[in-house]
Amino acid sequence: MGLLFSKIWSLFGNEEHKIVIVGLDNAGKTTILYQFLMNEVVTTSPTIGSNVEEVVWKNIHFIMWDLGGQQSLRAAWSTYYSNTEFVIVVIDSTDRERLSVTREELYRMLNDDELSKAAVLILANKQDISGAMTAAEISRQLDLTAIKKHQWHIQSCCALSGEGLYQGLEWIVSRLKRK
Ligand SMILES: Nc1nc2c(ncn2[C@@H]2O[C@H](COP(=O)(O)OP(=O)(O)OP(=O)(O)O)[C@@H](O)[C@H]2O)c(=O)[nH]1
Ligand SMILES: [Mg+2]
Repeated sequence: MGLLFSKIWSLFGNEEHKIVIVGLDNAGKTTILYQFLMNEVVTTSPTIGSNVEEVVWKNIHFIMWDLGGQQSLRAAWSTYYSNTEFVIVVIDSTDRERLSVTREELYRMLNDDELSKAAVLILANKQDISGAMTAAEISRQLDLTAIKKHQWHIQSCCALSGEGLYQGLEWIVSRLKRK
């Protein structure tokens, strides 16, 4: 597609942006996907494989892939990476014990060649639960300021109420506008 044509195409909101949603099992990925799709909390069961949905927001089309987070499924995450513009990393902010596991997975992911141009949104989910780690605490533990080759942003949220989710998506939109 020529550059001009693709610009015009995007003006009509027909361009699709691929997002993959990763994070450990029970982080809230599927709950977030369906909040984006329907503004509702759905009853989830652990994802085996993936869910994919088209989410349209502000006339921008996103193809969101929600991947299963169980340990045995994480090796397959990389098979979803091609043409990914944004990665959303969902964290259960009450899961202090496994934050180091998330950290390992995060840096493994950032080293993948197919994600070299992807920007990363980290969602510090489950902020409704008392004792949840703050975004600042998670940011420190994950050493986010060490990430230099990718644009990144951390946003606290609650997938049950939807709080914070659209602020996260707004950051993604702001990156798109800079392109
Ligand atoms: N209190 C609270 N519970 C949440 C929140 N987000 C998700 N949950 C719950 O956490 C559990 C796991 O949510 P899922 O969305 O299935 O988690 P997942 O990340 O998709 O898990 P896998 O598919 O196994 O990788 C469900 O019982 C959700 O209702 C939140 O913000 N607050
Ligand atoms: Mg799931």
